[in-house]
Amino acid sequence: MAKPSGSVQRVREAIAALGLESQVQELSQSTRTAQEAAATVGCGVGQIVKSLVFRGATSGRPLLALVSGQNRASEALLAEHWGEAAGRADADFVRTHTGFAIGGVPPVGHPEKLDVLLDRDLLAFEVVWAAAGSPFAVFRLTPAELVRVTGGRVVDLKAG
Ligand code: 5CA
Repeated sequence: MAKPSGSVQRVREAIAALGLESQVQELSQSTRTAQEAAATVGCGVGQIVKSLVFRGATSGRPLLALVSGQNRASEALLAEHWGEAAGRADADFVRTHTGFAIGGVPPVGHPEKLDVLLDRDLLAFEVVWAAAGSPFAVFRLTPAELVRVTGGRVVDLKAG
């Protein structure tokens, strides 16, 4: 049987390799933004994991911030926790360092190990939903699983 290819399949494989039980759900409605994903999945917007890529102002290194869909990430807090000022990455930088296009960037399955900071507000939920490689695919996991599989440092990232 031919092996399915594509970015969603790469996320499926990463999920399996990490020992997660989650199944990727491909949907006919958009999950491109946190609001759309929440409406499509039928969960609260806070339960959507935004996978936001930042770039170290000095080093040029990538940083992945996993932020609750209801929060805006504070660049000041990111800098404080990461030890370097960080600005929003452009689309090419995101694709190069995560292997995925904006709108479908998952928290796992990247070609390189990324530094990860994780919004502690995500820990308040029983389950959360993250992008799975496309703007029409998500997977569900517990916040504890998200911490385990990303190695993310749980910190306060919320602006305002
Ligand atoms: N699939 C959804 C829910 S999981 C998703 O991927 N959401 S996200 O928040 O992780 O990714 C979209 C984010 O990418 C938006 O918050 C937006 O701020 C950012 N973004 C959108 N367009 C650009 C762009 N041109 N350059 C940099 N960042 C962008």
